Amino acid sequence: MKQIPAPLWTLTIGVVVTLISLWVGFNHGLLPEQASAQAELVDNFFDVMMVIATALFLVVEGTIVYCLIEFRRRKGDDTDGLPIEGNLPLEAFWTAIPAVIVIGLGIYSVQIFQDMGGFSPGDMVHEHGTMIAQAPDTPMGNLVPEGADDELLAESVYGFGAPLEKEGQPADLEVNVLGMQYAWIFTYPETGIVDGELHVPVDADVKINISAQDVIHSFWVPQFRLKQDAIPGKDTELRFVATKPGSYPIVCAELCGGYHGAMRTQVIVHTAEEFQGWLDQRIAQVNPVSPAAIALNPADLTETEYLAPYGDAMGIDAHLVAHLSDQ
Ligand SMILES: [Cu+2]
Repeated sequence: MKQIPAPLWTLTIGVVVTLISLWVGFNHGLLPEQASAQAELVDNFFDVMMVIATALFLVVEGTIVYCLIEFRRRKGDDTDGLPIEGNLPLEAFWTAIPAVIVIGLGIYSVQIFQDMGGFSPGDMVHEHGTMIAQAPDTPMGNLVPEGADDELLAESVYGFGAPLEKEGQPADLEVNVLGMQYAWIFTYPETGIVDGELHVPVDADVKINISAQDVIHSFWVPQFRLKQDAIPGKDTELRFVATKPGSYPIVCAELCGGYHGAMRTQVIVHTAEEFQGWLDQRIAQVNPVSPAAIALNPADLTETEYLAPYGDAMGIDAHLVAHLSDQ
């Protein structure tokens, strides 16, 4: 081993570690499927971090294992270890490398945040900021710091807005999302439809306005790589394009109380025709016109039959409704 020069070893180990890290970084399979236009951006960033993390892991663990073997105590050797002092160039090196990595990842993450629309939520509430700025004598005006930029005030909505190319344009579909202990309620302002599940068409630019009724919740769709807190008294928004028909879980990602774990529902991504069909069907349900529906007397129904449609609308399982009415 002594015959092979150290730089050659270093080079070989460097190449091997790089190849392994690149392979792990792009083949880790840790993330669920991508179902939104935003997902790819997040995953690319995650992959880069996986490459760096794998390389660091191999170098650090490799050094530890190498030292354990190479510098183990030999039989009969009871002397002290070598008194090794600090090494300034080495310390500068291992400070500089992580600094460069962290700054690089920081810049990259900000770039992705911008590409996903993180800097432009709330571009539809412009009038609000102007109103505050034009009425400095009202009590409300006192709340605004002197010299505050009304553009910035107008855009103080949290969340992810439109991507750069769609900035200022209204979304194809808007849905109001209300988080409450322990359910998500989806309201379609254009049609008045209320549902316990989120239905959206594929490839459409969807904007959801998120609010909370009681405590902080967090709207999370892992397959979309999107998560946004629902904050009482402070509306937030998310704008996304779903790219694959199917249903994906919506999970509350903020511990919000005793039944937080059950605060789940799903987003159903339809094809355009399917979505229109769903809309038509729901609109028909909201405005029942059949004589049978009008003649229906609630007194003739059992409690379960009476509650079932409401349970459906709130995403509550029919068995649960049946069980409740047994009590
Ligand atoms: Cu929760």
